Order: sequence, then C-alpha cells, then structure tokens
Amino acid sequence: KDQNCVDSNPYVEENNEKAKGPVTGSVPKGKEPEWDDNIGYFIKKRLRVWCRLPNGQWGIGKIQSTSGDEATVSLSSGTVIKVSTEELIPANPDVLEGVDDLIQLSYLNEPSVLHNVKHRYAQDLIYSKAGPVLIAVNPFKDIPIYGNETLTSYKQNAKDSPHVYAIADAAYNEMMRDEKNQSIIISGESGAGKTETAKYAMQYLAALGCGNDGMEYEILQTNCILEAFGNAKTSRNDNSSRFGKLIEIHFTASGKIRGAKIQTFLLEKSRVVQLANGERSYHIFYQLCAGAPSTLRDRLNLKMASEYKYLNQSECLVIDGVDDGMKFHKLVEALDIVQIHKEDQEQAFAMLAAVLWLGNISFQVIDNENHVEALADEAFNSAARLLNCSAQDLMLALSSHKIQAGKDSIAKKLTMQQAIDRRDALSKFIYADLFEWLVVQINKSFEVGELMITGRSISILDIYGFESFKNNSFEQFCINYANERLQQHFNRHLFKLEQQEYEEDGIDWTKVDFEDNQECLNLVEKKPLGLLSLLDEESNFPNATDLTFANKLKQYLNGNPCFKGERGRAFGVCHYAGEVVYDTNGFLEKNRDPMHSDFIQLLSSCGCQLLKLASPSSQFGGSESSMQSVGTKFKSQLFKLMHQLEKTTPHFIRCIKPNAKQLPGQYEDDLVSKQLRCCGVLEVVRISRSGYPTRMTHQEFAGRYGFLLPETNVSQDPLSLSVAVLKNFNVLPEMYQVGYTKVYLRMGQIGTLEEQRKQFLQGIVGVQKYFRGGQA
Ligand code: AD9
Ligand code: MG
Repeated sequence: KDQNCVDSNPYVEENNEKAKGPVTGSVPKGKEPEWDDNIGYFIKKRLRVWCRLPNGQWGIGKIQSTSGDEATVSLSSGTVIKVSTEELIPANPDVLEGVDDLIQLSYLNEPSVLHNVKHRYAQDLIYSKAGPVLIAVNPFKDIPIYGNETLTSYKQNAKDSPHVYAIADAAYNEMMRDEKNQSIIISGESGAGKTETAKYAMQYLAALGCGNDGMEYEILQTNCILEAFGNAKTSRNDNSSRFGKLIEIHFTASGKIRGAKIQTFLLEKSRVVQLANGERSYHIFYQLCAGAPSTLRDRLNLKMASEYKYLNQSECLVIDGVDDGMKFHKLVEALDIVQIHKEDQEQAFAMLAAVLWLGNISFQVIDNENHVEALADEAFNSAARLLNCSAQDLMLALSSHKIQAGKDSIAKKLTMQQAIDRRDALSKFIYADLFEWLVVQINKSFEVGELMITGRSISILDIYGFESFKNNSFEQFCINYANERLQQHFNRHLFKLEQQEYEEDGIDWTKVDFEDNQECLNLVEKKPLGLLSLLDEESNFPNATDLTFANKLKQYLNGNPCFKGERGRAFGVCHYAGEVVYDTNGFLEKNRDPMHSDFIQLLSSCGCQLLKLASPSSQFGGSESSMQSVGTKFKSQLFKLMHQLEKTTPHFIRCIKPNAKQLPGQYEDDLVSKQLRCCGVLEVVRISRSGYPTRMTHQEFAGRYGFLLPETNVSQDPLSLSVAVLKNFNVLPEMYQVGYTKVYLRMGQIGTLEEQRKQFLQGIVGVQKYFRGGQA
C-alpha cells in the first residue's frame, strides 16, 4: 500500500486517543534525514508538532531534541514537555494557518483540522471547505455575513470565500449552465444550524430568482409556517425541526423562480402528547394560546397554554427571547401570503384547540371490571364541538374499541390505560393529518405543472442528523437509517467528483476504494432477513413482544458484521458514524402505528372538512400506503428521495455545533472533533487527500516557486517552469502529477517547497540586513 496515502490516519479511530501508526509522513524512506526508519516517523529537530497535553487538549510546539523514542517538545506556551515520539503528530507550517479549505493542509490530522476550523471560528469565519464540502460552524450569535450586501458580493463574484451563499451560487450557476437539477444537502447534529443554513440558501436563491410575481417572497414564508407546526424546543435546540424536509425550487429558462414543492419526512408525532421535562410541544400551540385575538379565543374556547395538560406536563411553557404572541401574528401573515383561506386557517386553529382539549379529557371507572368512560366535562364538550362531531360519537371512540366479527362489529370497553392511549392516539392522528394538510395547501399555492422534468430546479434537504443518545428508540433508528442512506449518497458523489477532476485534467489515476456502508444498509433493508423486514414480520404477530423481536434479530442477524447482539431487549448497530445501542422497547407499537378504524369513522362522520381534504395519501383514503408499517413507509420514502437526489448534482453542507450550551464564542474541541468524525468530514478530507490534495494551476505554482530555480528563464511558460521546479527540488515522480491545467501534489510536498521558499526569502532578508548593517 502506498505509504503516502493517509489510510492509516489516526483520527478515523474512536476518540482522540493516542495516535497510532504513521500519520501523514509523506517522505519516502532514505530520502530525507527527518525520516526515522526505526520509529517510522517524520521527526526532525525544530519540526512543528502537535502533542496531547496532560489535560487532554492538543498543544502545538517544536521538537527540541529526541532521545530513543522520547522527544522533548517546547510548547508555544513556553512549557517544555517530554512526549513519546509515537504520540507526535506533525503540525502545518505557518503559511497554512486558517486556510479556507482543509484540503490545503500539508499535514492532515485531527489536531490540524481542528485547529484550522477553530482558528477561523475565532475570527467569525464560520465557514470552511473540506474539499467539495462546506463546513458551517454554528456561531450562536448574529454575525454580519448575511443580507443584501454580502449577497450582492457573491452574486457578482466579488467574493468567493467559503459561504452558504457561495454554495447556493454554485448550484444556481451549474443549473443554468448545465440545465441539470441541483441539490443542496445539509446535515449535522441537532442544533448544528441546518435549518438556518437552509434558510440562507433559500434567501440567496430567492434573491437570484426574483421575478415580478413575488413568488420568492411566498416561498420564504413557508419556513415560518412549517417551523411553527414542525419545530419545537428540545433540550438541544430551542427551535428543533422534528421532521425532515426537502424543498424543490423551480426556475424558468431565464432563471426566475416559477414554483416550488415541499416534501416532508416522518414528523415526530409522539411530541404532541408526551414531552420530556424542559422541552416543549410544537411551537404553534403556544403561539395560538398567546397570540389568538379575543374573538378567535372565544370561538375556540381557548385558554392559556398553562391550562393544557399536553403543554404544562414538561414545566416549560416559554423560550427565552421568544415572543409566542408576536410569532402568531407573523404566522397568520405568512398563511395569508401563501394564500391559505381564512376559513381554512380557522379550521386548522380549531383542530389545534381540539387537540389541546383532548389532552385534558379524563376518564372515570364505570364498572367493576375497571372499564372507563370519558368525563363529559368542559374538555370533552369543547373537543367534540371543535371537531364538529357528536358527543356520543366521541364518547364511543374514546371509551370503546370496535372489533370486527364477521359482518358485525362489537364495541369492546376499554380500561384506563387503554382509553388514555386511545385519546393520545387520536390527538397524534389529528395533528399529523393537520401537518400533512398544511404541506398540501402550501404546495397547491406553488404548483406549476410537471415540475421535475424542467432540469432547472434546486432542492434543499434539511434532515435530522445522526443521533446517539443514552437511550435510543425507534425514532433514532429511523433517523440514523436515513443518515446512513444519505452517507452513501455523500460517499459516492464525493468519490465521483474527485476522480472526475483527475480524469478531466489528464491525470493518471487508479480508482480509490472507499469505506462503503452498504453492509449496514443491507442489515437494515435486506429482505427477508433485514431489520425492517423482521420488524414488520414481528409487528404482524399478535403475541410478539419487544423481547421476542430482539431475540429474533439476534437469531437472524448475528452474521452481519454491523450487528451487535446486546443483552435483553437491546441490540447494537455499527453505523458509519459509530455504534448505537437501541432499546427495542416500543419498536413494534411505533412501527405498527395502529390506524384505529374507529377514528377514521369518527372523523369522516364529523364536520371537520379540513382533515378529510388532507391529501390523496391521507389515511382517509385507505390507500395501500396506509396499510404499510411506519418503517416500510419510511424506507420507500427514503428510496424515492435518494432516487430523486441521484438525478441532481449535489452540493454538501455539514453543520457543526461547537458547544452543547447553544452559546456564542465557545468551541469545545472534543465535541467538534467528534462531529467532524461522525458526519464523515474527516473521512472526506482523508479520501480527497489520498489523491493529490494540493492543486495549483501552472501559473500559481510557477509564480510561487519559480524564482527558487538557480537559473530562471523568464520566457519559460508556466508549465515548463513548474516542471523545472519539481525536478530541481527532487520531488519524486510518484509525489506529483502535472495535468493539463494544474500541478497535483501529494500530501506533505507543499510543506517541503514552502520551507525552501521561506529559507530563500530569509536568506534575502539576512543579506539585506547585512548590507544595511554594513552601511550603518
Ligand atoms: V435540528 O436537527 O432541527 O434540532 P438544526 O436545524 O441543525 O437543528 P438550527 O438551524 O435550528 O439547527 O440552529 C439552532 C440555532 O443556532 C438557531 O436557532 C440559531 O439561534 C443558531 N444558529 C444556527 N445557524 C446560525 C447562523 N448561521 N448564524 C447565527 C445561527 N445563528
Ligand atoms: Mg432544524
């Protein structure tokens, strides 16, 4: 294996523990004095290195001396420490401090990457490139890098530093040039800034594509609406998206916006009825309670948020710095702008109020078999009235369960817990349908015929990032599976792009293999012995439990290297971003997501037009998809999404959360490095780096190093000058390639040339000083 490749790079390993194996030593054996054969390390006196400090942080310093396998390092802080040479990691020359693109780093290793991103972040340079990928570190404060002025600079190509605008600009230009659909794929963990980034991308595209009809303005308003209904405060993010979203923006041949289409994925329904302490339900509930005008309040019999059990259970009703009442007014404005009729708005608010009142319904035991019945109190009557159904029908739906016996149906009474579960299921059902209805309405107002065939669209994907908590359930499983799919898309494209450049520039290039996550996808998707299939199978057994499901997984999946059988109800999956242990508790029920036929009956007999109109895919239609399990439906949704994205030219943005407290100016090294590793950024750079990470046009290269040649022929063209430089400094043939337009160097090579250049320039300064001294 080519020892110059970074395959053995330590930062792909778990944690920032001791670096093992050659890091980025790119100096061939026997060639340079600093290559120590015994240690296999690139060590040299005065070489800048990174080493782990006793407090676990990385420190930068210079090697003073080495003795055996111990080095004395003088740190930049002035302290001198002794470190095992094995633990030393080469640092980059000063000239590479805070480079725009990580790929420019001579030495690519964890501390160098971290330092570079941190160095930039400290100067509010929140964006960096990792090859073709944009890295965005959440500033948690407003920085003046958005808005018309910056926007115009990017539009006019006056600026090209890494920015979400630059990505949107590239997508737009490529779309116009190639007439090919584009996509901007944004990922990162919760609170990392995906949704904000997506909005800035939309803002830029709206500015580029603004026409006379104001459609761009309408499109931007959808963010406010979908955030009200689909975002909530969690412990990680005050405005956390609880659904995935893909928005396609379509353009005319002259580059003006002509329409849009929004697709959403797997809304977290459980949040409507159950909250963790300190978290909130969907913003819209609080906005409605705080901001509804008095006439609406009367019509909906609306109380304060604190009076509703669904909202007050978590002891968190407000968000610092957020005025829910004001947000409600903005929401109504946005609903007006996207042309949702006032009557429909009123119906939607009525459904929300109905859900809140449903949560307040309580039950009383009515017989000695512990069967219950809903109390016909204010909550019950308000809910029935708002749903526009008879009290009798609602009572029946909440207190009994209809069982089909041949042609007849028998109503079976419910116990307390069953009745509560049923009430909550109805609430979730209504809310999910309302959300779906809303998306359909929004899409109606942007509809412009057959959209995907235009070849002039940009899709922006803002999906939930990889999650690994202490306790992981079905939701995390679905989210991580989605990320696994996206990761595959990411890998494939980055390799393709990388290799395409070499091919186009005439570089002799052997295809690089990459860390394929197909095995993990097989584990989830394979039929009949994959996680989802087994889950469906078990979900269909009436007597199955979470434990029998876990056992079944262990029985059939143990052979897959990505599967880890754990004790009891748990099982582990080795995801591309790390191993996650899932608790099967609730998997079957969440996967079945029973669609009580009684609800369908109840709601279709009631006067709430809105839910009936929801969408063709709505549960009311009893379509095939409504018979599918949640897991299977999600899988086919993802397949459709990938298929759609596959037909686009992708642009990737990876958002990074620099601290867990959502505070500005705090950069936690470990947290950042974990994310860079998890979301695969380090891997991408590593992949990109295993080729020729340094690329300079012939002109740039000749301009920077040409003067180092003992004899420079000024008339020489940049190409011959470049080749002369490479020859003169004995850059080995396997260390570079010269393409039609650029010089390609292997990792570490530029450092050597830079050093020569520095010495040369220092020499000149020295001579100048000497002469000045002489004159004095
Ligand atoms: V989640 O997976 O939906 O929970 P996101 O979407 O990744 O998450 P979000 O975009 O909501 O995170 O960002 C969280 C918060 O960070 C925002 O509410 C802002 O307060 C803050 N943020 C994010 N990006 C920026 C930015 N570019 N400038 C300023 C930002 N603040
Ligand atoms: Mg979000």
